[in-house]
Amino acid sequence: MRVSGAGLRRALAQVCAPKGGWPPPRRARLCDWFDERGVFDEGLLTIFPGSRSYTGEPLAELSCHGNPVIVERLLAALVGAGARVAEPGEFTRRAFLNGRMDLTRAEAVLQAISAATPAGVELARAGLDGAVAALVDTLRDGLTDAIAELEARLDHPTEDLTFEDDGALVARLGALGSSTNAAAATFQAGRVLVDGATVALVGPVNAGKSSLFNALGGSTRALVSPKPGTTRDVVERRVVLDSVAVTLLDTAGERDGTDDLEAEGIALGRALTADADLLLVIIPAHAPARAAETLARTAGRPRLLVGNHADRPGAQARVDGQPMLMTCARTGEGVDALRAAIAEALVGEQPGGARLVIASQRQRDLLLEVAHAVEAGIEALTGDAGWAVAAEELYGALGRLDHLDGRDTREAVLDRLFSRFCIGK
Ligand SMILES: Nc1nc2c(ncn2[C@@H]2O[C@H](COP(=O)(O)OP(=O)(O)OP(=O)(O)O)[C@@H](O)[C@H]2O)c(=O)[nH]1
Ligand SMILES: [Mg+2]
Repeated sequence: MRVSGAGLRRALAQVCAPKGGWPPPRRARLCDWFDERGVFDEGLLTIFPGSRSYTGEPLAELSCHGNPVIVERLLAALVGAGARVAEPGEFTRRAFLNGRMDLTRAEAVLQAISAATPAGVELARAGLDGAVAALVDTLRDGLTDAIAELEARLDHPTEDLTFEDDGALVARLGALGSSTNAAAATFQAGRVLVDGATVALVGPVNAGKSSLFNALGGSTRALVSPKPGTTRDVVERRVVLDSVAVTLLDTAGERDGTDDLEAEGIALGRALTADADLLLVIIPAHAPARAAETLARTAGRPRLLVGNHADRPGAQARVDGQPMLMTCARTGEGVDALRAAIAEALVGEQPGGARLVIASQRQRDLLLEVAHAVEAGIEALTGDAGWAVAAEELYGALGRLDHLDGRDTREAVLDRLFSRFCIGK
């Protein structure tokens, strides 16, 4: 149990009898836990002074035995001694408010708690080590330099300033804008690493969706049969594909003129896969024309074209001129390559080779706003609007960066951010 705040010592004195006196800072000591009915357990107590604690306030960690009856009793004793139960994320919120960490690191704490894959944990670690904070600092430096230059021109308008000066500034701002955009674009992959992704198998009846679903999962989970229209419900399973956590969805095969129940199954499949991060369009390679409707319906969505039944005579490797990933669900051929292709599509190479750091929608939205303001600044410089307008835009970008790492922040933003934490973090 963690207890934090100014009244810590007073509360501890009412629940805790350390054996051999209060422990020195940050050293564990065995204590009796007691309430008004007497001693009920013993465990270790560690006290952290505010200067070196997680929250930046006096903080203690109390361990008791894990029986819920004991845990409840210690909690009740602490509440009786003046403490209250923490809100979700309140420890991290206090750490932020007391200047122990910036907002990007606070968000990394949330990632570290909820990451669904080892890569997600590494991403969170990078955030805790300040990867996002460093990015914000770099962008802030770049913007500040540019603003200083513009201010200098505004202050000394009569001095000779050549076209080259503006050109160099525009080029620098252009680079700044593209690296901001590249960082924002890493969000999709970051989110997948932390939260996991949903991948749905769609396509015409009998294409082998359920067979591939089983092969990707490594065991039989969905019914397979030569009868078209075998799958009706959406079948779901969690798998790890090349260390990416994926929820796989198998769906009813698509065809016209079926009975009501099958049509309902098809509609359900479409509804439940509408938000999937990636679609696997399973195409019978020996009869690719049967996939025409699915191909038209899923155009523009993130998808992989998979040519199954690769073993069948007449199997083709392309559909509508596009190459397919060839598989044979019966022998398992091509399934490993499909696994790798799915992982690559979800978290592969980032635009502009950017290092993957962004894992919150909030960070992404703010970065896009920064990029937008920088572009508006460039437009002002290259158009008629001039230096003052350009400077104004760049100040706007700077303001968004302050929201990003929390130099400037609103209560409502903090409420939303920390409500996603669990209690005790
Ligand atoms: N020869 C061959 N047969 C396959 C292959 N993949 C699946 N099959 C067979 O094709 C038939 C249909 O496979 P399913 O996996 O049930 O196909 P589906 O796409 O799930 O079909 P519906 O659920 O009806 O939409 C079964 O008899 C499978 O054994 C393959 O790559 N090669
Ligand atoms: Mg099926």
